[in-house]
Amino acid sequence: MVQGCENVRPALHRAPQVSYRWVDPETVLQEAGTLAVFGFGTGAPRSADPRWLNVDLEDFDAPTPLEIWQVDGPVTHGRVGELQWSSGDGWLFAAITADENTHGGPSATAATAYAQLCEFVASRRERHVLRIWNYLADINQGEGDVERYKQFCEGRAEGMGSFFAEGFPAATAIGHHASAPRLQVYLLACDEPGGRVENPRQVSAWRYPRQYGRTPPSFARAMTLPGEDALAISGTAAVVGHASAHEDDLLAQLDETLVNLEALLASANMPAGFDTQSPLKAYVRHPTDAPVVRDFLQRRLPGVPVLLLHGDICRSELLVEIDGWRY
Ligand code: 3EB
Repeated sequence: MVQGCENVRPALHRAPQVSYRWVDPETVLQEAGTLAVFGFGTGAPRSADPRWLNVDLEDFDAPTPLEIWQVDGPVTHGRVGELQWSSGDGWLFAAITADENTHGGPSATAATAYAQLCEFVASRRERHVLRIWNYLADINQGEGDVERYKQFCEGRAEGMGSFFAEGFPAATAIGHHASAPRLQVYLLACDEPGGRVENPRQVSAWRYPRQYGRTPPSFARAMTLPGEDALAISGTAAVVGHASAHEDDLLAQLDETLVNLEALLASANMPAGFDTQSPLKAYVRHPTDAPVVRDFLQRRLPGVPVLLLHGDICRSELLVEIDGWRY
């Protein structure tokens, strides 16, 4: 018998540990292995550390925790122009916060943000981008092909150029309500490639038909991390085939979203279900829906850490979207 390849394969980096914790930023930033720390909303603390990011989304629950990414071993960090980054144990965090007032609209701003991020990642050993988050203002403003989300998709594709010719990373794109029209893009990359995962219940986003815009969205539904010890799950909503399901029905959209999340786990050959180790985020369009979403998730995903954030989903008929991690 030939031995399994597992026995000769070099050890791959352990997945970054993602957690929500009620701590102060300077304490976590001093801990060994802290790759990135996120604060949410206007009430969040500030820090000048390049590993710190203030996300322009408000948490519905108080007090708001920090999101913390930790890796094994020492972390280095820096800034290049508008870009902030950190790296350690083969992992790379990079982020750009770009003001549309200086870059000119959602398309131009996305193009420059993605061009800068891709140029930076291309210069690094950690050049395999596994996961990207995008937060932009007024995502559903404008009609048809000029809706701001669709303009963002065009600029994103332009800025990426051929960087993701082998396939797109997993992603989230959500609308924020901050006063400044800033685009925030941040990513996790690795020096080893991940495994792209699609959802058999959904048309792949890059194959969406023309009715959803001139440039289809550039993302994979999920990404298995190189060590196959975690799944990074893209923003997941009540989309079946390419169509939005259950317009104006929050509970039906939540049910459908959970079916899609389970389909992704099955597609990635992972056991069903989420647990206390698998932090999720739920983006909720209408603040009045937040208690319903909270109750639903406590009932259906008991013990799972969920950050409940005020965010607009990129199709105006969608009321809720969930992303996160499955370890
Ligand atoms: C969807 O399924 C919902 O443009 O990066 C989800 C995840 C969605 C990522 C993106 C959009 C994006 O089409 C929208």
